[in-house]
Amino acid sequence: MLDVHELTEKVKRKVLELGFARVGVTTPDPIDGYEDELCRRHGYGIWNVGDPDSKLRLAARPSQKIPEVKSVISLVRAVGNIDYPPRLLEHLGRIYLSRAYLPPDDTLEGKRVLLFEEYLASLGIRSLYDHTNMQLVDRAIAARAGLITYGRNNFAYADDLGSFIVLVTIPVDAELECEVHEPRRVCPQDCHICIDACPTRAMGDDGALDPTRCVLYSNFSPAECKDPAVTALIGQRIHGCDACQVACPRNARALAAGKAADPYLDWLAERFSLEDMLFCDGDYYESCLRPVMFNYIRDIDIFRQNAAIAMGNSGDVSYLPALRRAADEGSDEVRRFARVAIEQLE
Ligand code: B12
Ligand code: SF4
Ligand code: SF4
Repeated sequence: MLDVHELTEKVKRKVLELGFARVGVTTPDPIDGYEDELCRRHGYGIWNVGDPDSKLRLAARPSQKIPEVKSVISLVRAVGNIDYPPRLLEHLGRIYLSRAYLPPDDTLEGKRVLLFEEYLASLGIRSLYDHTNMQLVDRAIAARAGLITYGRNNFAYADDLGSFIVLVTIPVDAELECEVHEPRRVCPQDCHICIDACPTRAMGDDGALDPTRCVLYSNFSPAECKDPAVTALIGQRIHGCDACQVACPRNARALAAGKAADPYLDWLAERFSLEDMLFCDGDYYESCLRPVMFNYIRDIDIFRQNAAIAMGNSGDVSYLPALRRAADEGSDEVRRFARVAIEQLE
């Protein structure tokens, strides 16, 4: 029979063997200060945070949300070491190109998590992880487990890996050896580079994010929730944005480090085009969009709308014929965005 220390060590070793870069274990106690911070910030009302039992607030109280939980395992997957084709980076954030954030079970990254859960089961430990929904607050849990420090841009940084990491939080029903660390932000006092780099001015002077101004929110929102003041500033981005990370000096080492090619991304870079996305059909969605944008958008028409917005922001008049066709043939929303884009370009 293994003692708690031996069991924890076995679990941690397996995590590294499965290709994760860091692992830590912490308690399931509520995250101090998280809910106050959420309610203080502007824009989080879209997630109904005034309600104490709203999803985001409950996610900071593991033991209340998941009564059987006894420990929480925090995993860090490094995604900065991939050679992302620049053509794709113009349009998508690294986290989505990496396919590692909340990966479906039938993907390689999804299998990595499943293999870990199988291993836990072989040790008699039950994983209480939710494979499809936001369950717990990943950054705050990783901070308490001692794996990350914060940046003023809100990001979690794992020393030399920088902020190009995906966090996976696995609550379990077993007592493991837990660590509890104080959250820290280690930015230079007067550094503002990330805040100034944000194309949509989504962060206040102290870095507090207004999610409704963050590029990703605009990208995944349906037409009626897309704010024209934000869409005009998002440039070519159709799914996420890395501007506040790329500008950060704390990421300089991670950005300069060696990278490995990802053949699927190289294949995709040759096929990806805003024009195909504007007239996207089921085949194009399955082969080129869903594999890197499975997280949020279920309605293919939102991709078409995003393509029209990006074309309008591009300043490239060669998009005009495609936009004119979309203004005739598209759904009501695509027509509307196509007409705005035509006006911008003309
Ligand atoms: C809701 C959500 C969003 C929303 C709101 C984002 C936000 N920052 O709140 C939207 C849709 C806008 C979004 C956008 C993005 N997201 Co998001 N998102 C989430 C989600 C589901 C919850 C985040 C949350 O709790 N927000 C509420 C705020 C209050 O909490 P917080 O962001 O963690 O901020 C804390 C710190 O800022 C901290 N803090 C800062 N400084 C200091 C200093 C001290 C001393 C202390 C104590 C605390 C502290 O205080 C806050 C409370 O703890 C998580 C996944 C998860 N399950 O946790 C992913 C997650 C945060 N997203 C992620 C990513 C990558 C993104 C995008 C980059 C995607 C993209 N490429 O466009 C952007 C980045 C925006 C940004 N600057 O943060 C990653 C971040 C990885 C990392 N290295 O940090 C996460 C962790 C997903 C994952 N599992 O990897 N996201
Ligand atoms: S992810 Fe982009 S839009 Fe969001 S806060 Fe950072 S720079 Fe701004
Ligand atoms: S740019 Fe400066 S303030 Fe922003 S996260 Fe990086 S070090 Fe911190």
